[in-house]
Amino acid sequence: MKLVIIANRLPVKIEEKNNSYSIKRSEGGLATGLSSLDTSIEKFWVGWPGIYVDDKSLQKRITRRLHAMHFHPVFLSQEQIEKYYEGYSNSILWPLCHYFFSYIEYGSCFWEAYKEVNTLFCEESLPFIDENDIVWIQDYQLMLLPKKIRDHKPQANIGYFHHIPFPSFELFRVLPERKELLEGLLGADLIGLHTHDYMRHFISSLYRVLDLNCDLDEIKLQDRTVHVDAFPMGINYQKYHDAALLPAVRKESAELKKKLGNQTIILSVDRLDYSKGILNRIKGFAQFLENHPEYREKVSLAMIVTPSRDNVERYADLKTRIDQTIGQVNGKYATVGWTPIHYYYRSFDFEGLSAMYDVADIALVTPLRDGMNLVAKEYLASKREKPGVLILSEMAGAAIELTDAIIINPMDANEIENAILQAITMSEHEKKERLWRMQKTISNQTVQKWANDFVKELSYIKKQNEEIYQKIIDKKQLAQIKRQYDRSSHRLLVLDYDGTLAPFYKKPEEAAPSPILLSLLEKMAKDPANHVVINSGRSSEMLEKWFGDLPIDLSAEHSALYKENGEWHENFKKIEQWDSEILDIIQRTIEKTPNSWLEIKNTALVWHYRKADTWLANLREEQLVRALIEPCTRLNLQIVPGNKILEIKPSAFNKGTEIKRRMQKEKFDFVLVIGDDTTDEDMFRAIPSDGISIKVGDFSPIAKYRISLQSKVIPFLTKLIS
Ligand code: GDG
Repeated sequence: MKLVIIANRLPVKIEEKNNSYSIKRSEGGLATGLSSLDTSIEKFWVGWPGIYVDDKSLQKRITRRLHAMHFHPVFLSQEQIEKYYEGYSNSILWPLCHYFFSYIEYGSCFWEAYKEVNTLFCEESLPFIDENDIVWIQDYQLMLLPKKIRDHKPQANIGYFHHIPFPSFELFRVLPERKELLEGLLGADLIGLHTHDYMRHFISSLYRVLDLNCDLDEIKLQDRTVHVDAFPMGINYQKYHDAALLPAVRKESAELKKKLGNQTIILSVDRLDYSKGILNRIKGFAQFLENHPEYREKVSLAMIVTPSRDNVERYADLKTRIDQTIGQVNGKYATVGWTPIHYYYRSFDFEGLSAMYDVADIALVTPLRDGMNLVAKEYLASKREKPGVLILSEMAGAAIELTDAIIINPMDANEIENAILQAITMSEHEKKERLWRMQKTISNQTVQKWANDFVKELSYIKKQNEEIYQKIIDKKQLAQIKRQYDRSSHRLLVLDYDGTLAPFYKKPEEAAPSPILLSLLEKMAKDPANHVVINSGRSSEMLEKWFGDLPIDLSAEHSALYKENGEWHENFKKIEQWDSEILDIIQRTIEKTPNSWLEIKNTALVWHYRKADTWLANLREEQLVRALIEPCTRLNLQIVPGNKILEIKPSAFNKGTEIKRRMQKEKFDFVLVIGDDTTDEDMFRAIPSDGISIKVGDFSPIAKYRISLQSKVIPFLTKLIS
């Protein structure tokens, strides 16, 4: 088994010099996390190598060298880089997920390029994915990839991690491609996000866009279960904690201290990005200098801004504005021996960055939105004897864990000003206490743990899904069931109707049986060895209307009534008068839930909500159940949730009652029941241990077998009786 990581970028740095290429590993957080996984797991990466290579023979040479490192490059054309990466990924998905809705720029063919590159990643990855491998896809550039891989490898074990925020549905809905993106993600078995807030937003988009229900953290698809969970990413704690002990870092930090003298140093480190709140930070700092002149010449802000995405216009504009604003602040407050803002628009090496973390008294992290923000954690981890104070935006995912930071809203310059003052004047004791508590948290929730937790969860889901797959009737199992069928001479065949023999429709009366189904039932019934029963929650009138002419038996309203040898009988008397309190409660629910309605059957009340808004209906269902518990318990009635319905019926009978009655009367040598709903589980329980129970749709621990889709039921029965 190996772990195949598919990310937009490979963890390498390739540089060209006189037509020869140097390849170096670049150890980002992700690579570190993965390297700490069980060493017996072989790792293989697929990703863009980060440079444009035109020449095919050169591509081959680079590929060979990368394969030796267990990396496979996906080469992109200039146009793909422009439209997929800078275009759809960074000019649409990035601003949208960071709530910069007005920054979205739709370019021609961005979406086409995004789809094309996701397909390319799929084609390039497939040859490296073996049956038992774990596939872990990273981030928003590859949201369509899980489904693409699933389409080719239905049994694959696929995870996806979203490194940036997942926005609220109200924002996500503006994307014309929202449906395809969500369907793409649902190809995964496990979808990970940094925080439970993003998880909540993601789940609500599934409800609203795809009309899918999430059962706690599970989404039951027709043929699979997808899990969603929060995995807050951490850092390589020990690496940052020990950095200050490295001779190179000690040297640099000593030099820095000498240059900066006795000043209080506030540090910020980010990629150039509008989501990082760089301008808000400068504004807050400038306001601090304005309102606290006593700290001028005593406090400086050191800003490291790493160049990023400079081909995207928005980023080039931001750079200009940052340059100008820093110029204004320095112009206004600088003195001969003091510069308020030290601005470094370049990337530092690890030692240089660590030295900065070491000398900084305060870290000022002010993103307007940030999936997690690792800089905040790295700064805290780097601190040893001399404590540091973290000022952290509440909009960063990290704020959920780092509650001992001074938490600010970056939109409010007053809060930044006050936080700086609070940090400068904080007692050493308090600084140490806060730092110690946060170090405890981040030294536990490391990137190693993050990667381990994710892969462990994915492997666990694989086992669970395998169990689910094992129950699916394949050719071998069909042949086995058929052998039993052919050998028997007195058979009971009990079939549920809605969701089993017919698909669901918005209006229940539209679900009339198809001619193919009617002819199949007729064929089944023609065999004198067969007793065919349709066992449904529907009313006897409806069943009679649809199947009255066929030589089969019927069971209506969950066994309350049954038709045998052409005659209807009652297992349970019709309820003439329903309790008025119950009717009132349901009526109030209907008034507050547009497109829901009440069906009154002989022995049951059914609240239907298939046409109602899913989120609202779920809320109302919960409220309805709560309100009904007391009167239903008093009247010995059962509340049974079904597929987009809630049924209230006497608890004296269920769908298993009719099966038990028949089996007491006659001895059968072959019993088969098929159903899709939770109410059908009573049928599965009622049959003998050598009987055959088949669950349609999602997994049931009680049924022996499973047919994943309703559309496969008629073909199955046809083969069985052929
Ligand atoms: C995305 C999400 C999420 C920066 N400048 C230098 C340098 N860096 C390193 C930092 C840190 C990393 O880059 C930045 O990570 P962040 O988490 O702060 O932000 P993004 O790059 O936007 O990352 C983010 C992350 O994915 C992980 O899921 O936390 O929310 O946006 O490690 O140290 N490193 C060096 N020199 C620099 O000049 N050596």
